Amino acid sequence: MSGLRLYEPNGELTSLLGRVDGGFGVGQVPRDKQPDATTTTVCGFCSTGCGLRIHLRNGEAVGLTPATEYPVNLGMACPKGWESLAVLDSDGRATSPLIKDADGIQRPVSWDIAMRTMTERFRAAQTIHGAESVAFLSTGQITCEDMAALGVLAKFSMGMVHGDGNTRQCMATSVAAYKESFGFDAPPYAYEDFEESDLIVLVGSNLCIAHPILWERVLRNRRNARVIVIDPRRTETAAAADEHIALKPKGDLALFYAIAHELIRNDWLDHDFLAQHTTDFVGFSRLVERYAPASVEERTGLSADIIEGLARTIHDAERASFWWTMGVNQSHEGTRAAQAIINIALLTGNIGRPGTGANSITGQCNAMGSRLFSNTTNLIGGHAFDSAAHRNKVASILEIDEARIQQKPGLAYDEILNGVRAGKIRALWIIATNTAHSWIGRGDVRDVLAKLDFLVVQDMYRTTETAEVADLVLPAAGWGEKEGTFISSDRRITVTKKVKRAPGQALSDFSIFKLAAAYWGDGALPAHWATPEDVFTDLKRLSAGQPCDITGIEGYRMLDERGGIQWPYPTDCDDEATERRLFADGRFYHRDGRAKFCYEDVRDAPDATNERFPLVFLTGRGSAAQWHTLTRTGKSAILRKLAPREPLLTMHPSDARLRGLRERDEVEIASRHGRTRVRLSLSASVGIGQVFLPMHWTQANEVTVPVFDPYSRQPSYKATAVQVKQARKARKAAKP
Ligand SMILES: Nc1nc2c(c(=O)[nH]1)N[C@H]1C(S)=C(S)[C@@H](COP(=O)(O)OP(=O)(O)OC[C@H]3O[C@@H](n4cnc5c(=O)[nH]c(N)nc54)[C@H](O)[C@@H]3O)O[C@H]1N2
Ligand SMILES: Nc1nc2c(c(=O)[nH]1)N[C@H]1C(S)=C(S)[C@@H](COP(=O)(O)OP(=O)(O)OC[C@H]3O[C@@H](n4cnc5c(=O)[nH]c(N)nc54)[C@H](O)[C@@H]3O)O[C@H]1N2
Ligand code: SF4
Ligand SMILES: [Mo]
Repeated sequence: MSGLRLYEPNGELTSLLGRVDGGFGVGQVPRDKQPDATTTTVCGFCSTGCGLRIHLRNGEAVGLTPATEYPVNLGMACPKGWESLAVLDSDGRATSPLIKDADGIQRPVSWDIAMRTMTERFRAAQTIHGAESVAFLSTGQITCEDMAALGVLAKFSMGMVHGDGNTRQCMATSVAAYKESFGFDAPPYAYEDFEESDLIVLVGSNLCIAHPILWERVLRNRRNARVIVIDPRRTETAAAADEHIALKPKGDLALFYAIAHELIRNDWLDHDFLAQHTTDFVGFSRLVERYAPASVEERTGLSADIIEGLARTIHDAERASFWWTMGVNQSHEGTRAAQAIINIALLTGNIGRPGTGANSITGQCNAMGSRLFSNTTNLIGGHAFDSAAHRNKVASILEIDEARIQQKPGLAYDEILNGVRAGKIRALWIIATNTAHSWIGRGDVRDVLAKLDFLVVQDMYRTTETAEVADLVLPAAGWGEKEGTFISSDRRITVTKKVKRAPGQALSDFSIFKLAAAYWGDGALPAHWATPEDVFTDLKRLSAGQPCDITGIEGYRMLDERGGIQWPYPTDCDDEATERRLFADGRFYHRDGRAKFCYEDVRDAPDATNERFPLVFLTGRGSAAQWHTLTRTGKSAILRKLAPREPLLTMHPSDARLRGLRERDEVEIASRHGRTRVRLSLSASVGIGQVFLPMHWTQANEVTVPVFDPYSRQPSYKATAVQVKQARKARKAAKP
């Protein structure tokens, strides 16, 4: 490590904290424990991006409250936000690098040994098996600067060809859909649109649980909006809505085509908008001729009356907004389903005006950052690997040799795992994602990871399912222990700050990448990237001339003072509104400035139900207090109290009766891929023929069957054919 100066040695808090305002007294807290200052930051769980005020004593966080002035959350936060600091001081944190010894036990080592080992093992794999034999899997939960450092280091210096992230599990479908429809991956909305709509249609989105503060924005609607939820389950959100459309799982594409059919048949169209701002309306209308409402009753489980009613409601609304999340994206035909929603907005001219839009809500705090800056599916900055002009631009800004930039994107997540399976990928670096829990069909994934010659896991905790099987664990600082930017769902770039010291020898991801670069060799990262803000300066330059141009943002201070700034914000931007939407001028990002109708016939879901597997197994978020694989939220006593203590499979009472099952029975769920055991909870919130298990528990992906959307390669986590039976009691041990 000699000669290398890490930007953020563990003992120091960052300069950003210099910008603090006065502290305030807290009633019961003794004077010597009271905060003496506060600073602002942004939540590190979901993509809503709530502003938080961090209360400091001697420069270190002692508590937090939601920021009242922040344009996103207006003083509110959900339980996860409130408990953000609590999950940092907890058991299971990785506090030093760990290397698995010959006996398979992970033992602490120095950073020097960890980095030497990683470098040697990656180099060895590449020497024997070629550059492609080392790959990485990253995340939407580290900062843009972290992602850029990893993407540049791994792909342009270490020679890795393949790298992907957990945003593949989450947002890949929206990316593919927007790119093809709009010409760029561009969610068009501002959160204000929730308040400005007459009609809010939520498709496959459980907003009350997954984005609670956005639901609060819905409640602030000024126009007495009608809220319609399209979800097979009667979710918390569906129950709170004006209307719940209990669609059959994966019926979305057929439903939206039938709605389009009705809109066209009745001539409920915005002809001016269609003529001036879209292409291929004719082709689309020809396709949807085949989707009369009566013809899709079987596929959607909805009567023609209901579908016709939906079309009329959309037509009657002056401002209709359509919002979708994982119920749409995680599907064998997710891209086309998302585009079918976009097409409805185009047909009716519901885009670019307040309260409208075809709006994909993001998941993780920085999923949007990974879409732009991770250098995985796109060349860094929303560029194209196969464009010589783009490669040239990136190379000159990063001051690297253009020949180091590959000419096509690497493999997707599932293809990387297949590469491991086939023995082509021998070493894998996993950063801030818990593959062994969250990947579809996880039983299989553990076998796949076991095939690797060398697995590196870089995580806050050493106890995740993935870290526990790693050959090398790199201890990372988490949210609140490092600084950088996130991009939230509404394209808002925000600053997150270091307000606590990371435990033990844990380092910020940025410092780990810098360290890895130093061990790899000279120039492995641009020399001028000393701090995250240096990286941000280059991200700005990379964005120049792109739809996501942010060259007008001066730096972190400006972002902090403004409460985040949405892209685009070019140098000459004169619009200082705190909430801005895209496409007000009807100009999209295709060369001809038009949005494109994209469509394709409906396909049957590959993992269909039959007599042996008669139930559709749905998965998703279980409560507002649980985050994904529970590595973080599981550490808070308060959050644990707010959620079920064990996995519960929800089943309709009549399906239970049919099987002689009762509440709390232990049941076995079996699919074509795997089987698992959980307890049963009976509720009519799921439809007959469907069951639901939250994804927070490892059991969910024991059963899911690997099925993917062909365009986005996003897994279809929400439609697995299963059977559920009473679990056979474990045989009692024979008496001696
Ligand atoms: N509390 C909490 N909040 C979170 C997260 C978390 O783990 N916990 N994770 C964050 C992340 S990364 C994401 S991506 C978002 C996800 O946010 P959401 O997508 O809202 O959450 P899910 O529960 O995965 O899925 C939403 C709904 O899709 C429905 N669904 C299933 N199949 C279909 C279908 O075929 N059609 C339709 N229309 N609906 C269907 C499910 O019943 C479910 O209610 O949440 C974010 N927010
Ligand atoms: N069955 C089913 N499976 C699903 C889904 C579903 O709906 N159903 N949803 C999918 C979706 S949308 C998503 S987004 C994925 C999420 O799946 P994962 O990404 O696997 O879930 P997390 O628990 O968020 O894992 C993040 C990991 O990063 C670590 N971490 C957090 N912050 C940092 C940091 O700053 N640095 C480092 N180095 N580590 C950090 C955490 O401790 C944790 O281990 O799950 C997918 N899987
Ligand atoms: S809604 Fe999302 S961003 Fe806001 S406090 Fe909750 S987890 Fe954090
Ligand atoms: Mo996600």
